Amino acid sequence: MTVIDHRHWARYLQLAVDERREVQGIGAQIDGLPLDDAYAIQDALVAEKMFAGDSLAGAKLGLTSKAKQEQMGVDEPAYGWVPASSVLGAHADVDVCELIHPRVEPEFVFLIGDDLSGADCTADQVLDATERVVGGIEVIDSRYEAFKFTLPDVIADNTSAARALIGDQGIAPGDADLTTVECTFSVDGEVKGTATGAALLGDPAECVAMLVRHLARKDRGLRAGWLVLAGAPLGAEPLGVGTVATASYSHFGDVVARGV
Ligand code: 0L1
Ligand code: MG
Repeated sequence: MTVIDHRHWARYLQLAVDERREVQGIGAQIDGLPLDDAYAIQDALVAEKMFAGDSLAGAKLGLTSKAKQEQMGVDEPAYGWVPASSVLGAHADVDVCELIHPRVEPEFVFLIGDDLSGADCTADQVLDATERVVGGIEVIDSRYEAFKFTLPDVIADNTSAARALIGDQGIAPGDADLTTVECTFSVDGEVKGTATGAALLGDPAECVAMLVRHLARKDRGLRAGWLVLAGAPLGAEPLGVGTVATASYSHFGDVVARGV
């Protein structure tokens, strides 16, 4: 049995971030990279960032909508982490020169008010522990060549996380049925799509519950004060210099990312 050196592959990915260059998928170099090893590489990658002085702002899910799964050719969700250094405001300039080949996508974002953990976590428990739900835009930047990867690859790469713009309006969880909250995503004034929260595997709160159940496998949980990106209801769009991407939410206001 091959022993996979998780720290080696974490450094491989962090170097790609630091040098702003694409690298070959790990799955192309290790046949059948197991999901547990992919998450162990992700842990080592996030530990590198924390060792370099970053901290955790929260966690994220990726690939929680059919739109995203079809766009990337992957058929299950993935879980990752949001470094504090990656968090931006609701209207933010994104320096694309710091990134490799960035894309933007709208996000439903949960602001967690109480610690939350448990292998049987439910959507209702997520709503009880949530202070507010706001809109967001995630900037994703796969470190892999041509933004192509397998599920283990993208997990190892901390689910392509790069930057996260977090809305400043939003609602308390009981104020609306999140499955009906609508998002329209436009790039340079052209509407790219409209979807509701139901696009996130039927219910954004259930997505967060899935994340909590996943974390429980390693005796982890969400902490009060963290944010959670529940996923993108629509596909991602390229972000270049001068691109203006706007996510307009029926209940959360607007979030705007401008590539500079
Ligand atoms: O947040 C996401 O949905 C990204 C997950 C990874 C897939 C991608 O890079 O599009
Ligand atoms: Mg995302």
